[in-house]
Amino acid sequence: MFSVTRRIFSGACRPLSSGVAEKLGYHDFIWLLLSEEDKTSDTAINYWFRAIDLDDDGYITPYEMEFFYKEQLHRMDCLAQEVVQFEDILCQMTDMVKPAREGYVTVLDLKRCKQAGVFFNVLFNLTKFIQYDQKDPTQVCGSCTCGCWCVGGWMCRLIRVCV
Ligand SMILES: [Ca+2]
Repeated sequence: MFSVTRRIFSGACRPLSSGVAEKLGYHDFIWLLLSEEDKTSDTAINYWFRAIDLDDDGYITPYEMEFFYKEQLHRMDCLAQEVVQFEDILCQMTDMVKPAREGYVTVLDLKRCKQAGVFFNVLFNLTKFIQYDQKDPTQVCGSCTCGCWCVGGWMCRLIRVCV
Protein backbone atom coordinates (compact mmCIF):
# COMPACT_ATOMS: atom_id res chain seq x y z
CA MET A 1 0.00 0.00 0.00
CA PHE A 2 1.35 3.43 -0.92
CA SER A 3 2.19 5.84 1.86
CA VAL A 4 -0.51 8.35 0.98
CA THR A 5 -3.07 5.54 0.88
CA ARG A 6 -1.97 4.40 4.31
CA ARG A 7 -2.46 7.96 5.58
CA ILE A 8 -5.98 8.09 4.13
CA PHE A 9 -6.93 4.75 5.66
CA SER A 10 -5.39 5.68 9.00
CA GLY A 11 -7.76 8.62 9.32
CA ALA A 12 -4.93 11.16 9.20
CA CYS A 13 -6.69 13.29 6.57
CA ARG A 14 -9.93 13.36 8.53
CA PRO A 15 -11.38 11.06 11.19
CA LEU A 16 -12.99 8.04 9.53
CA SER A 17 -16.78 7.97 9.64
CA SER A 18 -16.85 4.19 9.19
CA GLY A 19 -16.15 3.59 12.87
CA VAL A 20 -13.85 0.75 11.82
CA ALA A 21 -10.07 1.15 11.84
CA GLU A 22 -8.55 1.32 8.36
CA LYS A 23 -11.93 1.07 6.62
CA LEU A 24 -13.47 3.90 4.62
CA GLY A 25 -17.19 4.50 4.95
CA TYR A 26 -19.35 6.09 2.28
CA HIS A 27 -18.70 9.62 3.56
CA ASP A 28 -14.97 8.95 3.81
CA PHE A 29 -14.97 7.79 0.21
CA ILE A 30 -16.85 10.87 -0.99
CA TRP A 31 -14.41 13.12 0.88
CA LEU A 32 -11.53 11.30 -0.78
CA LEU A 33 -13.04 11.58 -4.27
CA LEU A 34 -13.83 15.27 -3.95
CA SER A 35 -10.43 16.05 -2.45
CA GLU A 36 -8.67 14.09 -5.18
CA GLU A 37 -10.67 15.64 -8.01
CA ASP A 38 -9.99 19.25 -7.03
CA LYS A 39 -7.00 19.68 -4.77
CA THR A 40 -7.23 23.48 -4.88
CA SER A 41 -10.27 23.98 -2.64
CA ASP A 42 -9.59 24.99 0.96
CA THR A 43 -11.18 21.75 2.14
CA ALA A 44 -9.01 19.62 -0.14
CA ILE A 45 -5.87 21.54 0.79
CA ASN A 46 -6.58 20.87 4.48
CA TYR A 47 -7.29 17.21 3.69
CA TRP A 48 -4.07 16.59 1.78
CA PHE A 49 -1.97 18.77 4.05
CA ARG A 50 -2.83 16.48 6.97
CA ALA A 51 -1.88 13.48 4.80
CA ILE A 52 1.61 14.82 4.13
CA ASP A 53 2.23 16.41 7.54
CA LEU A 54 3.39 13.14 9.09
CA ASP A 55 4.17 14.51 12.55
CA ASP A 56 1.13 16.79 12.61
CA ASP A 57 3.18 19.84 13.57
CA GLY A 58 1.51 22.16 11.04
CA TYR A 59 4.46 22.20 8.64
CA ILE A 60 5.38 20.17 5.59
CA THR A 61 9.14 19.85 5.67
CA PRO A 62 11.55 18.60 3.00
CA TYR A 63 11.78 15.33 4.91
CA GLU A 64 8.03 14.79 4.60
CA MET A 65 8.02 15.78 0.95
CA GLU A 66 10.83 13.37 0.18
CA PHE A 67 9.10 10.61 2.14
CA PHE A 68 6.22 10.68 -0.38
CA TYR A 69 8.26 11.65 -3.42
CA LYS A 70 10.43 8.53 -3.11
CA GLU A 71 7.44 6.50 -4.30
CA GLN A 72 7.04 8.84 -7.27
CA LEU A 73 10.66 8.20 -8.17
CA HIS A 74 9.97 4.49 -8.13
CA ARG A 75 6.87 4.95 -10.32
CA MET A 76 8.80 7.09 -12.82
CA ASP A 77 11.50 4.47 -12.97
CA CYS A 78 8.98 1.64 -13.52
CA LEU A 79 7.24 3.60 -16.29
CA ALA A 80 10.55 4.49 -17.93
CA GLN A 81 9.79 8.16 -17.35
CA GLU A 82 12.65 10.56 -17.00
CA VAL A 83 13.41 10.57 -13.30
CA VAL A 84 13.41 13.97 -11.65
CA GLN A 85 15.55 13.99 -8.53
CA PHE A 86 14.13 15.23 -5.26
CA GLU A 87 16.63 18.08 -4.98
CA ASP A 88 15.21 19.56 -8.21
CA ILE A 89 11.66 19.04 -7.02
CA LEU A 90 12.37 20.70 -3.69
CA CYS A 91 13.88 23.72 -5.42
CA GLN A 92 10.91 24.01 -7.78
CA MET A 93 8.32 23.52 -5.04
CA THR A 94 10.01 26.18 -2.94
CA ASP A 95 9.96 28.62 -5.87
CA MET A 96 6.33 27.81 -6.56
CA VAL A 97 4.95 27.90 -3.00
CA LYS A 98 7.28 30.56 -1.62
CA PRO A 99 6.76 29.54 2.01
CA ALA A 100 7.00 32.36 4.54
CA ARG A 101 9.69 30.30 6.29
CA GLU A 102 11.87 28.34 3.90
CA GLY A 103 11.72 24.61 4.52
CA TYR A 104 8.42 24.85 6.40
CA VAL A 105 5.35 24.85 4.15
CA THR A 106 2.14 25.75 5.97
CA VAL A 107 -1.43 25.26 4.87
CA LEU A 108 -1.66 29.04 4.49
CA ASP A 109 1.36 29.03 2.14
CA LEU A 110 -0.40 26.46 -0.05
CA LYS A 111 -3.68 28.38 -0.12
CA ARG A 112 -1.87 31.59 -0.94
CA CYS A 113 0.25 30.21 -3.80
CA LYS A 114 -2.76 28.87 -5.78
CA GLN A 115 -0.68 25.87 -6.86
CA ALA A 116 -1.62 23.40 -4.14
CA GLY A 117 -2.92 20.90 -6.69
CA VAL A 118 0.41 20.79 -8.46
CA PHE A 119 2.25 20.57 -5.14
CA PHE A 120 0.26 17.53 -4.01
CA ASN A 121 0.24 15.82 -7.42
CA VAL A 122 4.02 16.05 -7.59
CA LEU A 123 4.20 14.25 -4.26
CA PHE A 124 1.76 11.41 -4.83
CA ASN A 125 -0.18 11.41 -8.13
CA LEU A 126 2.16 10.72 -11.03
CA THR A 127 -0.63 10.57 -13.63
CA LYS A 128 -1.86 14.08 -12.84
CA PHE A 129 1.69 15.27 -12.47
CA ILE A 130 2.45 14.10 -16.03
CA GLN A 131 -0.86 15.46 -17.38
CA TYR A 132 0.00 18.84 -15.94
CA ASP A 133 3.44 18.63 -17.45
CA GLN A 134 2.02 18.05 -20.90
CA LYS A 135 -0.63 20.80 -20.75
CA ASP A 136 1.39 23.62 -22.17
CA PRO A 137 4.85 22.61 -23.27
CA THR A 138 5.64 26.07 -24.64
CA GLN A 139 4.92 27.97 -21.45
CA VAL A 140 7.81 30.05 -20.24
CA CYS A 141 8.46 30.09 -16.54
CA GLY A 142 9.73 33.42 -15.34
CA SER A 143 8.91 32.49 -11.75
CA CYS A 144 12.29 31.22 -10.70
CA THR A 145 14.17 33.17 -8.12
CA CYS A 146 17.62 31.61 -8.23
CA GLY A 147 18.78 33.13 -11.50
CA CYS A 148 18.76 29.87 -13.43
CA TRP A 149 17.69 29.15 -16.98
CA CYS A 150 14.60 27.00 -17.48
CA VAL A 151 13.11 24.94 -20.26
CA GLY A 152 9.39 25.32 -21.08
CA GLY A 153 6.16 23.87 -19.67
CA TRP A 154 5.92 21.92 -16.47
CA MET A 155 9.51 20.95 -17.02
CA CYS A 156 10.15 24.62 -16.61
CA ARG A 157 8.92 24.34 -13.08
CA LEU A 158 10.52 21.01 -12.51
CA ILE A 159 13.79 20.72 -14.30
CA ARG A 160 16.15 23.57 -14.63
CA VAL A 161 19.58 23.74 -15.99
CA CYS A 162 21.56 26.13 -13.88
CA VAL A 163 24.14 28.19 -15.68
CA1 LIG B 1 5.36 18.12 9.71
